Amino acid sequence: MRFFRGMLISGALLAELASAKEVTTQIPVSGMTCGSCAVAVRKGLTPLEGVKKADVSVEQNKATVVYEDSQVTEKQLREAINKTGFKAEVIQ
Ligand SMILES: [Cu+2]
Repeated sequence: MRFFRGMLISGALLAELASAKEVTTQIPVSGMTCGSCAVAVRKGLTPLEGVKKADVSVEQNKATVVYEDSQVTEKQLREAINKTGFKAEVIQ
């Protein structure tokens, strides 16, 4: 019985691990004009729970974000960017 219960628990854990995945997204950001704009956007993203990595490019007007999709949503990423004073565009 104990063995059986252990099997059930590890099965649930595995299912949880499988559903939590790391996602990379590119969010178009408008309004950035220089390197410090990009730094400001990056600083707005990195404190979010679940954000693993954020790279922001002024030249390409976009933020590339690696995040755990079980902890944070793309909408929350856009909201964090908007809070920095720049405009995150919805991904087409
Ligand atoms: Cu700037």
